[in-house]
Amino acid sequence: MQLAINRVMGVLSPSVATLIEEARRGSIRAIGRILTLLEEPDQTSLSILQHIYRYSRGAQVIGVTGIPGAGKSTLVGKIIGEFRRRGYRVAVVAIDPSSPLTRGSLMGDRLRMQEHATDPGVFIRSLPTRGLKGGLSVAALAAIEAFDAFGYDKIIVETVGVGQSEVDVMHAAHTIVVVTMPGAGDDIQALKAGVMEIGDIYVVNKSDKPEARQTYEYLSFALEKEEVGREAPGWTPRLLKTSAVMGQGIKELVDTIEEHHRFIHKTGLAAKKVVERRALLAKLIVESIIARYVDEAFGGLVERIVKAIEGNEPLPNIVMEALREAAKRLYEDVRSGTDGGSKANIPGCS
Ligand SMILES: Nc1nc2c(ncn2[C@@H]2O[C@H](COP(=O)(O)OP(=O)(O)O)[C@@H](O)[C@H]2O)c(=O)[nH]1
Ligand SMILES: [Mg+2]
Repeated sequence: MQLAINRVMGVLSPSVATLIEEARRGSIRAIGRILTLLEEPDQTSLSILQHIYRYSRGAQVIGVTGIPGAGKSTLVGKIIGEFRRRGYRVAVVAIDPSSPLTRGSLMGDRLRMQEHATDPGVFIRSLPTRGLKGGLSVAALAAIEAFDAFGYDKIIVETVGVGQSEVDVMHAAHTIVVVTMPGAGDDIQALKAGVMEIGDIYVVNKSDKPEARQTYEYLSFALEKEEVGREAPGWTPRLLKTSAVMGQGIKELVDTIEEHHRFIHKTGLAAKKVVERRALLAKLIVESIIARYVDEAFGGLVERIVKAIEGNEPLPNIVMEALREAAKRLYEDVRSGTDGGSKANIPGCS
């Protein structure tokens, strides 16, 4: 399954090098092509990442998370508008459940941000939560690297905040905005267990509704008691009210996002986060490659495993056999990759 790659990592094929140059000059088509190439770890995607890391301009990555229906996409649309007025180039990574049932929401998100679709300073990328060969978090984190390298100043990641991949993606964000809405009392309880402790900024959206006041007070109390909010010396999590549909509170929200940006730069957290997210991407790429070996090992052992189960063989034996098979394939590829003279292999890449 392996593919030879020049040992000098980062050597790009001429066509990919051209694509990167075009992307750096702002070609939307080229950026789109690169994002697709980055979705699955292989020699091409690794050489692209290796090459574009140097162009990073320290874009602020803003995670926007919260329960479905809170108004995240609508709010993101408004945040884009405000960022554009302030002269920033903006990219969005929208992560959406992609089961056939919720397909519509992906379209819906595009729709809610549609007014920016023709703006060359805005790039919106929707990623499905399922079906990406290299995994969702790899695609999302690689997209963040690409947008950072290609001159976007603000990179907004919208997720519904459930699932391990989404947690991984949120770890890559400099600034996390947790969006909630009035009447979400039970949801807030549920949220507490998860996203409520990760926010730098909390937003009660739909504040055009009268019930918003109660939600605001509840959250204000929870923040004061430090039941919610991300700990960072020097930053107290903020609470804001918005109405995305009415366009209210947007300026204040963007001011606060900017204030957090200044804070993380002053404290060195911004640069630290870039290192963290690249370390996380490296780990996720390794996991994704190892998973392919596990798949292959099981593929090769299907009959044998079925027989073993039918014959009531102990599960630990079966697991050990599959593990040995996967490890053997992996070890052979890694060894030939490191001993292969001028050619090296990235195991699992085909
Ligand atoms: N009343 C009111 N409705 C809103 C507001 N923001 C969003 N909505 C509506 O809430 C629904 C869900 O919005 P959406 O942005 O898709 O939420 P998401 O699932 O969190 O991305 C849509 O029907 C929006 O029009 C708001 O500020 N006030
Ligand atoms: Mg949405």
